[in-house]
Amino acid sequence: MTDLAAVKTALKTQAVETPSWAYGNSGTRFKVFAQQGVPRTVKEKLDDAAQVHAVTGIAPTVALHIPWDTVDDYADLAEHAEKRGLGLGTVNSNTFQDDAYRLGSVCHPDPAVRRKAVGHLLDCVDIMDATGSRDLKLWFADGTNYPGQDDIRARQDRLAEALAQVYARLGEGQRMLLEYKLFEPAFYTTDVPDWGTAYAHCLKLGPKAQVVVDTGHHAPGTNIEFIVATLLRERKLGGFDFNSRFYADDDLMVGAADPFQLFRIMCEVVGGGGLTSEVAFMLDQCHNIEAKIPAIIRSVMNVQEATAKALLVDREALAAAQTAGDVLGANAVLMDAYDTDVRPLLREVRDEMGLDPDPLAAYRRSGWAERIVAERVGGQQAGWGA
Ligand code: PSV
Ligand code: MN
Repeated sequence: MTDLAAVKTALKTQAVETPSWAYGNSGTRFKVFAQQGVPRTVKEKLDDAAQVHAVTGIAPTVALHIPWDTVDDYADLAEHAEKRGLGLGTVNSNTFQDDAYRLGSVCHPDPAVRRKAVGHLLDCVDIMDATGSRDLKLWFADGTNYPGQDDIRARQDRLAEALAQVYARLGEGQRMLLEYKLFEPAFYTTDVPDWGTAYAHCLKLGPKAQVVVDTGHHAPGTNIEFIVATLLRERKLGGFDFNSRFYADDDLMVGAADPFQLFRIMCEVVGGGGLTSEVAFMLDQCHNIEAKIPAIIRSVMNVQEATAKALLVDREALAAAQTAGDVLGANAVLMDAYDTDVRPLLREVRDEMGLDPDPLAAYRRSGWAERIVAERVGGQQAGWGA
């Protein structure tokens, strides 16, 4: 039997971090479609994020991306966020949009380029000090396109050296989250292609180094929940970049492509004791053709629904069936939870939180969408690289 009161408490305290870049324009390498009312400044991105938190109640922080969200005064930015009931979250580094990084950043063969990249990562920690952010998220576009282009092992040595420098700079309570990605933009080797490589580096670095799982960064068919279970077991799961994919790193709304996979992932999170603030639940998405704010609200709700279903798994019945070797029985326990319509439960939870039971309807009614289209005219819209 599941304890419904405990399920509700867990759902009310859940936190999903939204990414600043999801509020700006994005696209593919073919076209970036501009949308009306898109933020022109970091503060306007926060204003939009506040709408998501206002209607969902569980999106209290926003991830920043440096230099896209560089400002002169981070204390002022933090204050702007705070006034809207938000906090500034994970700082994402960017060592992939400078001409110097053509052959990589921290793994580049030229020590001067490596120094430049490490300098940027250290600057990101300075920003964390100013914003009060706990986590630095590191994703490296480093890799090679052709066999023989560079020495695979030497690149790992350079990576380890750079990571150690950044690790040494982390303050009390700060962490670095190392993100892996199978391929792209490098097509032959990627320097952090998988969780094993990320884990090996994090293990050597120490407890402040944790692995982040971006759900779009695996080969098709990869059993992501197994990775989650393993990392949790090793106490090395620092967080998630949630999104969904059909083909590559599609960055579509989490739970849109495969809600069952998201449920399986959340089952491992719940079962492994990972539904705590030690694991950062972040979105990493781009809304190229759909309206951005409603898409982010929908994404937060998708994570919430998967979490609710995972919390509803009758763990005692599951363990009993597993111990008895009852294959179909164990599977049925899991499927019962997955097949539960949790929408009424979530409406109740929102009602108890003083929220509208229907976040998307509440957003539509707020008039925010019309307001930003009317008010945000002129200036340069935020987007990739801005
Ligand atoms: C890389 O594909 C990634 O997933 C990293 O998390 C980046 O920080 C993010 O996308 C935005 O480019
Ligand atoms: Mn990511």
